[in-house]
Amino acid sequence: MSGCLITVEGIEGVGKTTNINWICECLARLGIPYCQSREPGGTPLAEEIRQLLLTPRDEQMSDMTELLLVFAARAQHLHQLIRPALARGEWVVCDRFTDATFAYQGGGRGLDMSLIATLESLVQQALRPDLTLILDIEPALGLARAHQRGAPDRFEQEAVSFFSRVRQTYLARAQAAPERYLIVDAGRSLNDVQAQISSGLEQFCQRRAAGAQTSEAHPHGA
Ligand code: Z5A
Repeated sequence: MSGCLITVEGIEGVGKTTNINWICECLARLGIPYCQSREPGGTPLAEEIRQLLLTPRDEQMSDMTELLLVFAARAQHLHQLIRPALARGEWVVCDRFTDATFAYQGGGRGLDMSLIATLESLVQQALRPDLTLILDIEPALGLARAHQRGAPDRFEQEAVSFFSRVRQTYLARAQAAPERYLIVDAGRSLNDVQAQISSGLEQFCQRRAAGAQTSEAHPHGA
């Protein structure tokens, strides 16, 4: 089967890293070739841009600078890692992607969603994730988990109301295109969260297998 892009989203401390590691272990057990990456970042240059974005500084970064840096990192990530991996038939499991831009820069910062959509088309052309898992949690609980990890980065210093807007934007996007999204209740125990993800991934694999069979039976879409 061809490669596919799976993205995992949510507010801080929701458990993305924990669950992405686990998803990758599942793919390895199934013998599916995959690579694991993250945004902003994923290549040496894009990781440098990540540092610019996350490091707290005296000079205030403008919202537009932040938006353009996010897309600059993404352009490099797509060029260097994502597109080549998909072309090799690998699954790319990515910690955040453009839904985060709509949620943080659009919902959180209040930038124009149509401007973000324009940049999305410019940088990605037609490429969109095949499946997006949204790990959903009450902001206060996510932030409490995140703050156990030490000094907050530039985003983690935002108020709870910022993360409430981010969360609402994620949920609204999922509601608008339910076929691409899986909402996972991440406030539950890790076992429960992983059971929800596992069943969602199983359904996704079944849909892909059925789609592949249909295109074999009707190669010209007849
Ligand atoms: N950003 C943006 O603004 N625009 C964009 O387009 C993109 C990104 C792509 C970096 O993201 C920042 O970039 C991000 C938005 C912005 N804001 N911040 N900060 P990041 O994904 O690298 O940073 P993060 O959100 O803080 O992710 P993280 O550090 O990797 O956290 P996490 O992956 O969500 O959580 P975790 O490390 O897996 O878990 C946190 C703790 O909770 C840990 O101790 C776990 O053991 C524990 N945990 C996990 N699951 C559970 C359950 N179910 N129960 C109890 N405890 C749990």
